[in-house]
Amino acid sequence: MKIINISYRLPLSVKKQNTKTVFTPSSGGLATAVLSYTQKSEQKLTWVGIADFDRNTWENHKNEFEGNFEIEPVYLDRRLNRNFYNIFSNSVLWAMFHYFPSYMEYNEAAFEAYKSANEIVAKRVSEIYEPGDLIWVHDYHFMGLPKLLRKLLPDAQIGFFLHIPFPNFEIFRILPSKAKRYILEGILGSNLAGFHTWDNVIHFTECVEKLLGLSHRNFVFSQDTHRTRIGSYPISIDFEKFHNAYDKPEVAKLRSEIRELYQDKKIIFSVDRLDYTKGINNRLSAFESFLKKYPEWREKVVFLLVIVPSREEITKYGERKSMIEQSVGRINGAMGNYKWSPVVYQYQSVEFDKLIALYTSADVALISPVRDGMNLVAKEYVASRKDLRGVLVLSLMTGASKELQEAIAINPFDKELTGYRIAQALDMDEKQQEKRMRHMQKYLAKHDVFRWATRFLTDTIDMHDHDNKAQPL
Ligand code: ADQ
Repeated sequence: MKIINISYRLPLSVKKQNTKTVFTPSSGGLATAVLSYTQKSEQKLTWVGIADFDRNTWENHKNEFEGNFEIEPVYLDRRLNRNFYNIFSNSVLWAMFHYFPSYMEYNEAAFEAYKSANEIVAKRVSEIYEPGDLIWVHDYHFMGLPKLLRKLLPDAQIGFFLHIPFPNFEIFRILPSKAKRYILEGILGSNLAGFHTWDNVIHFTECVEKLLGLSHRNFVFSQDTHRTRIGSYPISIDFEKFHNAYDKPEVAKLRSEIRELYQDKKIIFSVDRLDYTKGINNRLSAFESFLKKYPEWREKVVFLLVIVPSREEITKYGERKSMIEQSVGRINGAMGNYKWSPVVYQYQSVEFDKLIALYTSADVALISPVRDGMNLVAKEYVASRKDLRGVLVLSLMTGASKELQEAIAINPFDKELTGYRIAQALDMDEKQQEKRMRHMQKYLAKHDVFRWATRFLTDTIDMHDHDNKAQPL
């Protein structure tokens, strides 16, 4: 028995060392969660995903892979992958599900490619599947997969988890009918479909009711072959890892360097992938509004804005980058002087120790997505503040804001009020900071990523077992 985990990206990185190619396991949040569950439950794991390397490279080097799990790369033709990933997944579904329907670039060929890619992956999974295996499908790239797998493997235990928001009916209905049906029926192939929040659960069930004419009882849809439970499973982080990183000597060294560099200033910090959903421009406008309204803060505050490159081949992302760079230039040009740049901007990824040093140096973390399924940065910031200092300013449009109730909440579209909230955060006394951090850390220590994976997979198994033991549907 094993877990078959399916996500678009494989949890490995390919590095060239001199002339050698080395595959090493990468430790993102999802990999940490799935691996910790398989270790604790003593189950084997096979990870299926789309290869971003060629078949020969993998075949020649796979024996040197040091992860204690199996990797099953799926190779897609370049054109098919472009239509499936860049266009249908990222320019249609991502835009639509984050409430940017005007950014949607739908075309039939892209939808056909999405279906083909889901079919290719389903076939690969059915080849490696053995009775008793537990299949976990991740995210918007593979919403057709649960139904395809149910057809190929009627008795399989299948869980599906969506990492991005599920939009409300009025937005979802904009998709062409066949795409809507494909997505809803696809997800309903699973025994358990999980979302970050109850809002997403309600949106999904409402779309199923209105568009497929099915009704649910206590968020369970009954079908001929099986039943599907719909539930809320807010993803989280490895709390201990972020909390304990505070004391690492490398982190402490980097932190004192940052603190020394800005010793007479308060630090506002943010870090995101470059994405129009993250509200980076709204954030800069709010910061600008804050500096105009509270001139006494000029030269006493610096905004460290870190952005990690992402999806650069998609037009909307390139445009966004230019807009952000223009805003940074405008603010620094108009408000800064030869001694002070209000915004310090970095367009590159940062390593873990540096990230923790930045989190733990920042007086305020300013997190302002205009729409975000969860937002792990908010949870990471809170977890890393072992010193119980710092203030989290968090957009109400994130899943995380439902859990992190002691954050200062903002509507990222209201730049005046956000400017005021920034001032409020900078002025917060230490006792208040400590109180809020303590509450949020207590919550995150309990609701960590291991609990998330365990709850999700246990519920998938329970749902499947219950159906198989239960009376006729
Ligand atoms: P993302 O949109 O990628 O994830 P998020 O949840 O914030 O967003 O996770 C980003 C991760 O990347 C964090 O772990 C963060 O530390 C890291 N990161 C961000 N910027 C970085 C940088 N410049 N350098 C290095 N690391 C950086 C999607 C959904 C989210 C959902 C997650 C998990 O969009 O809503 O929370 O999946 O389900």
